[in-house]
Amino acid sequence: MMQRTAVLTAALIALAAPVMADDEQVLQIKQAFEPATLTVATGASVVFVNADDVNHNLQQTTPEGAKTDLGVSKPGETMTMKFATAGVYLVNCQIHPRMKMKITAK
Ligand SMILES: [Cu+2]
Repeated sequence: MMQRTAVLTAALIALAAPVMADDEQVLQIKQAFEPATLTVATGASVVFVNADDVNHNLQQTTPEGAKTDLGVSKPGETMTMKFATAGVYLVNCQIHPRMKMKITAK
């Protein structure tokens, strides 16, 4: 019983942790990323907001060329992408081939 309480307390503390107020935000709007380029601190997360009335996809290509697909984001949904190491990342939408942007982490 004591153990269970400890686990529950830890979970509540994790939930209460402040949301990073300095997360950058990118809009997916009119089938483009706004802004189209962005510089963030290495390790930062960027919140992508689908402000369009169509579905979008998010794919990240790291400076080393590794690709991660975050799946489909519906209108009004948000997705968070992390930029763990320094360098230039490509972010694109596989539904709309012209939708791409660069994010530099440093
Ligand atoms: Cu798209």
